[in-house]
Amino acid sequence: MADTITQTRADLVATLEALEKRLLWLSAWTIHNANHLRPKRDGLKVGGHQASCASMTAIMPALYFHALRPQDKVAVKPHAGPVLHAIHYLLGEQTREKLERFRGLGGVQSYPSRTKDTIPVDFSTGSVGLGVAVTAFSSLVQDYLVAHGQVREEDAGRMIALMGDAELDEGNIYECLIEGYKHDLRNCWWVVDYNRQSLDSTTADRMFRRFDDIFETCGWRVVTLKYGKLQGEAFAKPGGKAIEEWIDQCPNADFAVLTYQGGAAWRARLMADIGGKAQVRKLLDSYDDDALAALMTNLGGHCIESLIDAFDACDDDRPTLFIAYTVKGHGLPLAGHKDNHSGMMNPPQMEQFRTLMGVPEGQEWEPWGGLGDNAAAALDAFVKASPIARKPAEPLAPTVAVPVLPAPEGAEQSTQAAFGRILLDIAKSGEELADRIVTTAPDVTQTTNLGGFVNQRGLFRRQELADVFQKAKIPSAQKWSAHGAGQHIELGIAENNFFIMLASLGLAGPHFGTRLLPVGTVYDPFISRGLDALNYGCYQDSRFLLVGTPSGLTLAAEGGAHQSINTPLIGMGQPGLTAFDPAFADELALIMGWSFEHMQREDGGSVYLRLSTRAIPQVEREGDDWQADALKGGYWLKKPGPDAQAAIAFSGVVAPEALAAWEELAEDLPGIGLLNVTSPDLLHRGWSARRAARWNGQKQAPSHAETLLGTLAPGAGLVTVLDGSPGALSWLGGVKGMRVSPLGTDRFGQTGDLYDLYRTYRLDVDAIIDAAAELVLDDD
Ligand SMILES: Cc1ncc(C[n+]2csc(CCOP(=O)(O)OP(=O)(O)O)c2C)c(N)n1
Ligand SMILES: [Mg+2]
Repeated sequence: MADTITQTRADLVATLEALEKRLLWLSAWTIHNANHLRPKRDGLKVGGHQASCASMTAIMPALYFHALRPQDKVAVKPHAGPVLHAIHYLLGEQTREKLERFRGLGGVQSYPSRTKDTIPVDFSTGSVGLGVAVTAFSSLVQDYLVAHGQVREEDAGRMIALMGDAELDEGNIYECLIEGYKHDLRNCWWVVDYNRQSLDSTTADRMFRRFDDIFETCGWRVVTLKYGKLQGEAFAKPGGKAIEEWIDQCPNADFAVLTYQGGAAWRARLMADIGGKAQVRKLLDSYDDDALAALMTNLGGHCIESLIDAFDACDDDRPTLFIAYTVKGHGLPLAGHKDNHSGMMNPPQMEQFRTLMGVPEGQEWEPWGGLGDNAAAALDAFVKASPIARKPAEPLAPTVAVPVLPAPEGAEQSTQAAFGRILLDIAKSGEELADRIVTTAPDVTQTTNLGGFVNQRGLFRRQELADVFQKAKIPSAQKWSAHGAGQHIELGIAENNFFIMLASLGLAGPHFGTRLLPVGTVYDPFISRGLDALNYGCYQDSRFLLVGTPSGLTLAAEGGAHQSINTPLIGMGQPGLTAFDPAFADELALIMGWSFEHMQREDGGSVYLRLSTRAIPQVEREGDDWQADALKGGYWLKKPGPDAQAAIAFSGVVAPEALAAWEELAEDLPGIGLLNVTSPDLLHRGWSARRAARWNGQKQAPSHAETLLGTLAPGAGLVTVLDGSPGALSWLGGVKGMRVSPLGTDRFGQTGDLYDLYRTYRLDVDAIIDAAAELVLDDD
């Protein structure tokens, strides 16, 4: 460890304290530069969080330059991003130019980003709470890989979250705690920057000690770092006990106010409250005002010695919560002020702060500005010899071959059942692909047809768990024994956990150098429950296959609470996710094969399939020429005749209605086309990308949507139809300037049988025919 360079513990503490000062300075200066020095053009606030950084500038060097090992991974509290960049600046892995462009185009991102920042960022953060939970799920992924022989036990790292105390208000933290307990979570540290301030206010005193209870109940060790060493020494002196008791009783808000006011205010208040107690006055008098302020704010989270002692003491794999008491804005004139979250030092304050930090004018960006040559060289050597300086670059995981996936047989099939059969066939295939797929679902494994795969491949559990029902010879279709080689991770019903688990699994390649191909199923409407977590996974370029099923009004009797309406728009709107709404089993097999490849391509991404339980007649194919177009977003199921005046464009499960309407209309509208839009998302992206390319002066081939619709007569009419928001397809009219009659639904569904619902919501054959007639007859 770093101790080889620094001989004694006292030296180590002094070195880390010097680094603490550098990080405090550089993070504040980076934010100051972006807000006060860099020219501004738009009149908008740039922002940054000097106070949120300052409360972590002891925690972070204690972790990064002492406790952290190369195999450990960290999610950094979003608002402490500048401290992380300062650490990598000292390591020589961040440039001054990028720091100068903090929050500017191509500069350091506001919040640590895996994909956009150029320093190593293990987990993106920004949406509070998610960056915390992701560490627990990544630890479970690591356990999965250890059990599958893909990561050696001795290489297992700790997954660490540096978090704000207000993050403890996010419900997803507790959902994660419960899931973690069920899965025997280990190798996970959460370090709370317990500054007792959120964005708006000071946090509730009533929560004091409640967090300990909650975490301990879930199997965590809780280490509280309340007092720094200075305080510990003072408490041991005559009169010290009274001060300790006073701190323990002090409400969070009062503590913050006094911190902001400084030494004289501390003295006045302490004298008023406990000045009469034995020896207290004498003890207080032994400190001048500055020393008293330093003593009162010498909380555990600002005490390097306490921090490294605490980290060193936890050398096992128990999940551990460190509650590190801190002061928001510690060491800055903003300390403790209730409005300090977005508060910033003004230029005169910054000037004073520079002097206080011993940074000479003009050397603000120098990593070791203001230090003597020897001191600078010693710090530089220490930093460069620290274990994280040896952290290897993220590995490039080898690609897993994807064989052609045959379509399941059957004249009538639902896409959901076909999905289950395709996965089952893969499971039985003995291909490498089968070994790399890992499935997961939030308590909907059976009802989303994952059961077959699980029967074949087993549930994953670190500890073997027998299927008690099977042992008792009770007949069941689900034979779910749980063991280390299992490939299905069963989750409780919380969809947030499900999406964060997918995000973690989909990062196995860059995190652990071994690729997993995660497949997660969820009832389509409940995608909304985990939307932020889904977005979070996509934002950090995690790769997974999400299957939303069943979907739409087609779910019929289940009623309006379970019928998804707007998910096609979610699929279109979510960056990093390509959405498909397949109709037939052979389309689905083709798309799944494409998906497993897309999930592995450098410029690829995640995929979302919206499926259904409605069995529909499959179409007879004459050859394979539909396939290439299906993978581009759509193909003509019935090619339009020359100069056709109309076409029906449909997506997914309403194929039978679209086909039947097409047959009837073909008599009156000869040459009418029938377009099967397998992916409104791909068609729209391709179309808008082509327009954007034109503006950039680049010539590009016509988009697929333009090619498809270009075969119709100019001014032809389009009936669009899908079981979901009509807007997912109605835009097709804009491609060639066609009139559109959009069918779909933008109202909540209700119970009913399929035919009643399709009639009521205008998705049936008659509705399609009426819509076409209206287009042809009516010109307005
Ligand atoms: C999901 C989400 N909601 C709201 C915000 C806006 N926000 C940013 S920081 C913050 C409070 C931060 O308080 P804390 O976690 O205690 O951090 P610190 O005090 O260290 O700044 C809020 C509400 C956000 N980033 N993410
Ligand atoms: Mg806070």
